[in-house]
Amino acid sequence: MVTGASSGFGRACAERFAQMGDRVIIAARRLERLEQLKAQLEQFHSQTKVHVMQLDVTSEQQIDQMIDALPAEFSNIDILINNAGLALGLEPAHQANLDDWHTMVDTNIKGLYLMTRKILPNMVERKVGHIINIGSIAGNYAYPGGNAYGATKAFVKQFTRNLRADLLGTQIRVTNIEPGLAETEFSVVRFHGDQEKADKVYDGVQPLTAADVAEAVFWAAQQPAHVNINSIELMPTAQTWAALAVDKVQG
Ligand code: NDP
Ligand code: 8X3
Repeated sequence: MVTGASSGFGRACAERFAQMGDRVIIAARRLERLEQLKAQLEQFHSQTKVHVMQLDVTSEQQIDQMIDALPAEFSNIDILINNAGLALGLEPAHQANLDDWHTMVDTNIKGLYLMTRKILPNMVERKVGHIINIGSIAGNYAYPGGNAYGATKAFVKQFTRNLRADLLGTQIRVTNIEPGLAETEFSVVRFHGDQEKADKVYDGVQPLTAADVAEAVFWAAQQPAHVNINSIELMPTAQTWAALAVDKVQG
């Protein structure tokens, strides 16, 4: 099951698993996109089957209803890719829009733990399962304007590790994927639909692609059952760290 499958990493992950003939549940809010994606995915492999789920991951009620109503052939979820998420704004904390912060917390934190809490008991019962969370380098390193977004991804990182601690002895695997700069609809969303501003983020840089990230997800999932990949941090070669900033007294 892939959340946020209507675009970017989520879509690429759905494609990667569909190529193998897997059964894939694709979830997101934009139904039309999911319907189109289902038709494409089912062309990839004769055994691929796709279940479309129009879902807002911030809604506990929707998650409960839709997971409980899954058709039998999709009801045992082996891999949950908690990918749905977003950044909103790049303003400094004292100027940031509080509604943006609420939306990021509701989606990136609450949506991720609601999905996990709903699906985990069935995995534990069957002693089969892999939760793959999409974190970010923003959860590892601070940057100006990263404020609440980076903090939500730091939650994802620590939640992943704490899940591992809880799941000792269950055979359930948990992985955090931590990508850097990747070109998807991420920046258009971050800048509230300003395509020009979003394009500038990737100007003159070769960023990661959604397929690069999906490959890391797929690789983690393909490891033998006794191997747990705790985390994978990947960046474009063209991205690295800068020096710490210091506010020097002038004059
Ligand atoms: P996109 O904007 O291309 O995709 C985001 C996906 O999340 C969409 O499919 C969107 O679908 C879905 N989504 C957003 N809110 C909700 C919601 N409330 N319920 C269900 N689905 C939702 O961005 P990316 O593919 O880049 O982002 C995917 C993940 O990767 C995010 O968690 C992001 O933080 C993370 N990330 C992105 C990086 C980047 O540079 N691109 C780098 C590191 C991490 P819909 O609108 O149809 O609901
Ligand atoms: C997305 C990567 O560096 O824009 O999580 O925060 S970054």
